[in-house]
Amino acid sequence: MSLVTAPFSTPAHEGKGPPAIRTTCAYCGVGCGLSAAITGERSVTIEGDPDHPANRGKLCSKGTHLGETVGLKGRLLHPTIGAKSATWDKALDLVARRFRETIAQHGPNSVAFYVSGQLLTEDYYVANKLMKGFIGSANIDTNSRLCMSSAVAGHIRAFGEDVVPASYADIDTADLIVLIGSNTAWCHPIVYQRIRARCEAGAKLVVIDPRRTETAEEADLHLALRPGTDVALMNGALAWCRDAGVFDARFLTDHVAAPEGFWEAVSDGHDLWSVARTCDVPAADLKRFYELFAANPRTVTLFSQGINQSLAGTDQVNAILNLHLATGRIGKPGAAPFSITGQPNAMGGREVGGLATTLAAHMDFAPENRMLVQRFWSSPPIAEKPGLKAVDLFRAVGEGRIKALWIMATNPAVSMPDAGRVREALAACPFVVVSDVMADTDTGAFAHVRLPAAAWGEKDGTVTNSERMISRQRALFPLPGEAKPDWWIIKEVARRMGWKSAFAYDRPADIWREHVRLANYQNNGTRLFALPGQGGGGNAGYDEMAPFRWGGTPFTDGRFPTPDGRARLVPVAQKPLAPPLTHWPMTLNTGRYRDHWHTMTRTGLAPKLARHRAEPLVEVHPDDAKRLGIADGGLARVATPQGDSIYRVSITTGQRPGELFVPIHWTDRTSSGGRTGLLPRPLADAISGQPGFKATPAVIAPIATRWRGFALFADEPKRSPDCLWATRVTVPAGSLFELAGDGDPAALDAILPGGERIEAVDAARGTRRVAVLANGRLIAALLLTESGEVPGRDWLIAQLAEPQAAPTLLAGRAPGVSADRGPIICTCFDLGLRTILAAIRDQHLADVVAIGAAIGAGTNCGSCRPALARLIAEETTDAA
Ligand SMILES: Nc1nc2c(c(=O)[nH]1)N[C@H]1C(S)=C(S)[C@@H](COP(=O)(O)OP(=O)(O)OC[C@H]3O[C@@H](n4cnc5c(=O)[nH]c(N)nc54)[C@H](O)[C@@H]3O)O[C@H]1N2
Ligand SMILES: Nc1nc2c(c(=O)[nH]1)N[C@H]1C(S)=C(S)[C@@H](COP(=O)(O)OP(=O)(O)OC[C@H]3O[C@@H](n4cnc5c(=O)[nH]c(N)nc54)[C@H](O)[C@@H]3O)O[C@H]1N2
Ligand code: SF4
Ligand SMILES: [Mo]
Repeated sequence: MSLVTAPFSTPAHEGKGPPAIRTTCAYCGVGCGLSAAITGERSVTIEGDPDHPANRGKLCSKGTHLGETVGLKGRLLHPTIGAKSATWDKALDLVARRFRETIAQHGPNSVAFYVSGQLLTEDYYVANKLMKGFIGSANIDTNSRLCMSSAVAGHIRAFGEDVVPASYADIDTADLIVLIGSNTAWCHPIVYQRIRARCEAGAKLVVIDPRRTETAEEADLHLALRPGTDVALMNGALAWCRDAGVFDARFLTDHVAAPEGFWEAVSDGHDLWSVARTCDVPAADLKRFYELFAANPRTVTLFSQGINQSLAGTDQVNAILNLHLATGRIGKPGAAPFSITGQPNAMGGREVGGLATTLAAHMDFAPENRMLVQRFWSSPPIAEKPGLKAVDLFRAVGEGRIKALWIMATNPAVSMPDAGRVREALAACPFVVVSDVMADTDTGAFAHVRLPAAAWGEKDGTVTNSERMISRQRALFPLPGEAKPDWWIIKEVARRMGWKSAFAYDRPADIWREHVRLANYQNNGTRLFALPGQGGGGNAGYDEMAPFRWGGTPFTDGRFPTPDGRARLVPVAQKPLAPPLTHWPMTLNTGRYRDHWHTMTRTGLAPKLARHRAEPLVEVHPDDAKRLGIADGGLARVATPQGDSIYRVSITTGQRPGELFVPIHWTDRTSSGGRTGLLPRPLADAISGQPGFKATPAVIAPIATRWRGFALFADEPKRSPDCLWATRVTVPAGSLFELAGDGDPAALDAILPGGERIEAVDAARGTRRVAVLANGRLIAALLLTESGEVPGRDWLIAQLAEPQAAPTLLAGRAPGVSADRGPIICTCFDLGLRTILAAIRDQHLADVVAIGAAIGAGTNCGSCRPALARLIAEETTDAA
């Protein structure tokens, strides 16, 4: 069926037509409020909710185009057992029976759940209660282990509880904003816009990231440090502040405990020159950062994966927290360390205790907590100790220690480190259940039972954003096919396992009220996570719940949830830098693109989002490229001891020499080579268990191919292209494959559908163009060349959408490459790089505002503004 898409630029829709529904964005931890107006059976227009405090009406490119992802294309709509559809009864009975039998035979620790920060709090609560309370094992871990477990561990070490002591409003009053290990402009765009607004009012922005990201481009200062040297950098700042006398002595005496020897260790070897050498940054830049830090009491330090996803992640977090504690920059407006979360409900998962290392409601496994929770749940003896963390959990699956595994709302065959090994483990596991919204995922391919989950827009519940704000997600559409919300699926299995009354939920509101009661249960203030006054008003109260932040402004009174009420300074030392390995001399960094989300199961449905980056690139510094004979636009193989993948090369000075960057988004479904998950090591931070995704020893080499080109399809191709390199994205009215290979290109004809064929061959250049028509309409095209140019993709993509295309153009003189707009920079106005550059040149546009006035770019969601600023800067330099 075709995807029903919604127009994105409707006028303010509320008050006109059907009533709009307030809900929360499906994607990132910023947690933007949306107003959704249903316009058809499966179509909706989306606008920012002007009343939601997290975004005040703004949305980024992903949120803006959510309407393009609500069609049913590719959805899993029926339970399956093996390859066959099954009834819910059969599927649920089987899952319950296999888990029961496995537990009876091998004990509770022989089963596991692997869940996700993309579950709603209510789903998460039920999954956690079933595993820890009733099955009696803590083998429930989550993809949040890969995402922010280092922040959790760091908070607990410093504060005694996993509390994020910050809010977005702190940004509005900060004088210095430090972004460390965060590509905020791409990954938390609405927070980034808030940061920009504050900078326009005079605040300074420092970005600490080995890459010159779009975030770094706009900063007052960018420290392109050597990867993994953040502890040295932060300890250096601590030493600097101590010498400069900017410590808050009063705060330190009254509210902070420092272990013996802490200060001596800070003084040792943290002079400017030593740190500059370790971090490989100019000492003058480092000094500027330290001076800025010392001079601005109102500092907010935001951090994410460049800090968390490291073998020293927890220490890196504590290095940041130490600095804020020592300078008293916590619990005050505009002064806070701020762990920004990735997934829409990473925080909600922490609140219910969805990590294997926490129990429930911010409690650990201390005997008194276990008794409390067991009493509250009226459960059999609950889990006695923490369960397996994600990397260990999949290792246990591989070693046969976990014999039944249920995966919900995550795609570990792609997103786990050493994903090749994870695939082997899944293939060997006796019983794998996968709950997902999509039929065809890399992980789903290993499932014995697949359960169709309700998607965003169909389910009801709550999520918690980075700043502890709880908001409702609300259903917009009826459940399609036989899809069911995750909470329902889990409680049905629990009931079939024999725990009927403990899982007698009829609606998410029932679960929410229980969650609220547990948060408040015998909580005399020792746990900051509490939800006083919540859960009232019956089901209507739940339906109408307005966004609210729990915990108010923590630590304003200088009291911390530790036994003595003081925060802890944690001694952390920079790990010695390992010399490059002989066979793996490069350092591989991995991360995100602006308009794709993780394994692309949803953003992959939105054509507008596909063209900002239409294929996975490996970013390489020019010196390395030259040394290794790697050409811009060519292909290169990146290998690590774990595996290898192929990428299109992008040569950029934004990359440090010796380092590579690749995106995480492509899968087996969307590529034949660009699967990044195969590459990272299955090693994790010893304290948090978070994998070190950002620095893997690697090697890169160019790949010679005989031909390259692309293919377009209106419908699914009969089979996937069988060639060295193929990557895929969705485009309006079809899909686009980028292709390259060294075999006989004629073999690719097999992927084309039947129909009338028009073919053009230019033997001199080794160029072949094949168009397939049905009733005069272009339904597929293949364009390959050995030495010539391929015509512009945009032009061809447009032909697919045209009912009466003139495909004979294909046989004749196809428009040249110049007709292509290049990668799409502004998704809202569909403007490509070349179009924007031309406008800048021809109309002498001098700033982002002028571009907006001339061609509209950047005036809707604003996600492309950093890119526009860079284009102007580049043009100005070129012209000069
Ligand atoms: N567009 C988009 N947005 C997203 C997501 C998405 O898939 N797409 N996913 C969401 C999720 S779940 C998450 S967790 C967040 C992640 O958001 P971010 O953490 O901002 O994203 P990443 O690209 O993973 O990595 C951030 C940066 O860390 C840098 N880095 C690498 N090594 C080091 C180091 O040693 N030190 C320092 N200081 N920096 C380093 C990288 O170069 C990279 O630019 O994004 C969320 N938002
Ligand atoms: N190399 C490398 N690897 C990484 C990272 C990195 O930076 N580098 N980052 C890590 C991080 S921070 C994260 S968060 C992970 C993300 O990795 P994943 O969690 O594996 O990525 P997603 O594609 O978001 O997977 C979500 C799955 O849940 C499905 N889904 C969506 N909504 C629902 C729902 O409501 N119910 C159910 N049952 N299913 C649903 C989607 O279709 C999809 O298949 O990747 C991690 N892996
Ligand atoms: S910043 Fe973008 S992706 Fe994140 S919640 Fe807001 S609209 Fe959604
Ligand atoms: Mo994440």
